[in-house]
Amino acid sequence: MKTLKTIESADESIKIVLIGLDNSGKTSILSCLKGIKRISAFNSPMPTKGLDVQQFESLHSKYAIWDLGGQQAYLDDYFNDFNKYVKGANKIIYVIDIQNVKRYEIALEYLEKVINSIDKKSNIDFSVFLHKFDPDLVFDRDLNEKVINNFIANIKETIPPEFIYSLYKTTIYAIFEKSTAL
Ligand SMILES: Nc1nc2c(ncn2[C@@H]2O[C@H](COP(=O)(O)OP(=O)(O)OP(=O)(O)O)[C@@H](O)[C@H]2O)c(=O)[nH]1
Ligand SMILES: [Mg+2]
Repeated sequence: MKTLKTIESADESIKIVLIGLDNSGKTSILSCLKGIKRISAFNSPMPTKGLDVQQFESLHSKYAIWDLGGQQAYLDDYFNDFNKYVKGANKIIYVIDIQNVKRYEIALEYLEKVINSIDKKSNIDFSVFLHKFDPDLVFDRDLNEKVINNFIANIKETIPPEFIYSLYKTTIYAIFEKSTAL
C-alpha cells in the first residue's frame, strides 16, 4: 500500500501519450481520465491542433497526458523527433475508431509507423484502444463481429510478435468499461 509519504515524494507525473488518427476519440478519452462529466465537453470537441499537454491530479497521483492531435497536417511531424514525445512516458495509448471501418487500413498503417518509431529497449507500456465500442453499438453489413475480428487479426499481424502490448475495447459511454480483446 502506498503511504502519503511515498506519494508526496513521488513528484514525477505519470506521463501518458495518446496517439492515433483524427476523430478517433483521444481528447474525449483525456476528458474521461480527467473526470470531466459535462456532456458538452464530449459533444463536438475541436480537433486538437498538434500537441496538447494536460496536467492534473487524480487519486493522489499526478498525471501529464500528452494528446497528439491526429489531423493529417500533424501525423508525420511527430516522427521528425518521436523521442521528444515519448521520452519518459509511462504509457502510450494508440486509439482507433472501431466504428470507422473505412479507415481501418490507414489506422493500421499509422500504428505500424508508431511501433517502428518506438525504441524497443525502452520496454514502454503500450496499449491499443479499439475505441467507440459503445454499449449500444449496432452491427450491420459494414460493421459486425466478423469485420472486427478480422481487423483484430490484422492488428496482431501488424505488431511484431516480440512487442508486448494490450488491446482493449473502450467507449466514453460507460462509467468504466474496459474489457480485454485478446
Ligand atoms: N460514439 C462514440 N463517439 C465518441 C467516443 N469518444 C469520442 N467520440 C466522438 O468522436 C469525435 C471525435 O472525438 P475527439 O476526442 O475530438 O477525437 P480526437 O482523436 O481527439 O481527434 P483529433 O484531435 O482531431 O486528433 C467527437 O464527436 C466525440 O464526441 C465514443 O466512445 N463513442
Ligand atoms: Mg483531439
